[in-house]
Amino acid sequence: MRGLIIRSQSGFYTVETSAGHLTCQLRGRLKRGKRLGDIVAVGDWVDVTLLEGATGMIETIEPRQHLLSRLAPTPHGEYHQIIVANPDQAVFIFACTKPEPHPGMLDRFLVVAEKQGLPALIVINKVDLVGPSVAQAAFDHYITLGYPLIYTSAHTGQGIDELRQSLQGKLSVFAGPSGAGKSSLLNAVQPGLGLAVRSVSTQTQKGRHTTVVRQLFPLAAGGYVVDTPGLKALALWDIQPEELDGYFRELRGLIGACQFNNCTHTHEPGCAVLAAVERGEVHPDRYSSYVKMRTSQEVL
Ligand SMILES: Nc1nc2c(ncn2[C@@H]2O[C@H](COP(=O)(O)OP(=O)(O)OP(=O)(O)O)[C@@H](O)[C@H]2O)c(=O)[nH]1
Ligand SMILES: [Mg+2]
Ligand SMILES: [Zn+2]
Repeated sequence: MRGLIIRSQSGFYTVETSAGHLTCQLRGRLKRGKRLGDIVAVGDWVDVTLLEGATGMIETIEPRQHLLSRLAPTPHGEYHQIIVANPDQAVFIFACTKPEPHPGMLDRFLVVAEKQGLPALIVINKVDLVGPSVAQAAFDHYITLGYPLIYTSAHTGQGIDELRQSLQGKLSVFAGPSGAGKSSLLNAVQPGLGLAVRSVSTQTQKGRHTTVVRQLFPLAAGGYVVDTPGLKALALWDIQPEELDGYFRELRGLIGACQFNNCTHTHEPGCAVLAAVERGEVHPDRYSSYVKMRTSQEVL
């Protein structure tokens, strides 16, 4: 029987199937070999054998389309932790103000999404506090880069229908700074959802490495939301400095024209990126994010 893992806790998985929710464990042979990371995660499609009393055994794991993962430090070395398998999109939520937006953080999130091949949706919340023109002046350039962007207010309801539509039928990973309005937006999309998501993320932060609970929250209109306090900690762990320029959409097409093929785009003569910055074709905030990420490997 085919099913979707919607919850994982300490080696027990809740699998959603046509026969209802089954509590499953992994067949022993799937666990053989040296374990350097998670074998399955929420978002994985699996084949299960039905056992007694709404339980089952996971027999096979289907190949993944996408993967959101991180390297978690443990006393035994680094552990490859899967945050969610097969996410359809990452939703990055920032406020226009309260807290003051940090464009560098959004750019880091976008780099992670580009690296993992994950479509990103940008949500700019609390538009009611600053008005549309201030919000647009700060964020419209992301639309120019091709990122879908929704201006919202959980208080006035602006953009909520559009957000709900964008989530429909997809597995969305939510991330953004504390206080940006993530829970409020989820509650506006679907009453009660924000609260549900929050209670688990609190548990996750407290939980020890082996007792982390992860859960997909079903949307009434179809699809799931997963909250990930861990996305902040994704940092840039598997990104080499030389590949960073490839994850900035507006730089990607320029780098072939640089004079040196190992150009860092920070000071070199004949640099096509620096020339484009000078012509005003690259947004100064985006370029400064690039330089910060390139010259320091500081964690988010
Ligand atoms: N004016 C205004 N306030 C908002 C809006 N959305 C949320 N808030 C307020 O901002 C504060 C934080 O909102 P939350 O939804 O708890 O933020 P969060 O992102 O879930 O924060 P964490 O759970 O800490 O990550 C609350 O006081 C909300 O009432 C909005 O669109 N406009
Ligand atoms: Mg919250
Ligand atoms: Zn260059």
